[in-house]
Amino acid sequence: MSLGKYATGSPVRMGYEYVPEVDAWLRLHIEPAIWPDARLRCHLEGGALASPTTSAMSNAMLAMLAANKLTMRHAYIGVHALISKGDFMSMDGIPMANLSVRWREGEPNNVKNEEDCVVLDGVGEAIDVGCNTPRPYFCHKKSEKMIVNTHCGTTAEGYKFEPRTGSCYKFHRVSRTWHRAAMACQAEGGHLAVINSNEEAQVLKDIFGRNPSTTIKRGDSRWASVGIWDWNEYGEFLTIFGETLSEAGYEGWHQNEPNNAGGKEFCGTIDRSGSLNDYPCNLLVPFICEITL
Ligand SMILES: [Ca+2]
Ligand SMILES: [Ca+2]
Ligand SMILES: [Ca+2]
Repeated sequence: MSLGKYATGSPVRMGYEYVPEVDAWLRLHIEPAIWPDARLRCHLEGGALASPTTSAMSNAMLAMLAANKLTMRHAYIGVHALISKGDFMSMDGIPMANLSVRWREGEPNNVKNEEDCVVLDGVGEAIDVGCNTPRPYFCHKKSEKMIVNTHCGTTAEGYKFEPRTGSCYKFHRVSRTWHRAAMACQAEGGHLAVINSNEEAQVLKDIFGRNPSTTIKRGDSRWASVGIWDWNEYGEFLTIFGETLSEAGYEGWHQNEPNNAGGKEFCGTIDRSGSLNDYPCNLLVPFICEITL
């Protein structure tokens, strides 16, 4: 199957490398993120921030740090003291003392009482650091979570191929803000659904119909986010790929929309009739991801 114009990289492995000794998959994200966003991103990929739980894991992490030409050879690991100050542990609660890593001399020193997160450096030593500086980070996924949906080219659960459009879709029932929704789709190797025809609007309407209000977790179940927005409030809705709605192939706004209610509706949703509506980007609503094949 060929990759479509929107596909990036290899969606199948999504950047993960297998570490046989621990039967897990490891990924070094070189795009820096603050620790809370790194944690979320790993979670959205179906994994967690990785920690050097064994010497094999530690060696794999060091090899990845060495192989990537990072300016600073540091990356966040899953070790933190955010729950109990000073008690550093991995994401799954293993205390620092039981991990395969040692503190650098003089660390942890908890500068300004703000160092609740941990980086691994290029020689395998841990340093406590603040959580709000963007840095590269490690995610890992357990082996059983790496089952590849070969039709859709992702390891994420829940994507189904739709013959009417030739794309795969997933409806997310856990509501998120528009930008978090975009991040979730991206983490799964997809993108917020972009409607390219009346037929595709009908497909999304059908998918929405299979997810009634009672199944939506929190948020407003009347709408679902899709991949259009008013890029930083310039007064025109474009797709996430920068096309006008007319170029993309669907301009079916609901009657009297977009109305920019309250002057703060800069993100795009569809309603249950398959029509578009502008709404506030920070509102929690379900969303639909698409993998364009
Ligand atoms: Ca420190
Ligand atoms: Ca599409
Ligand atoms: Ca509106």
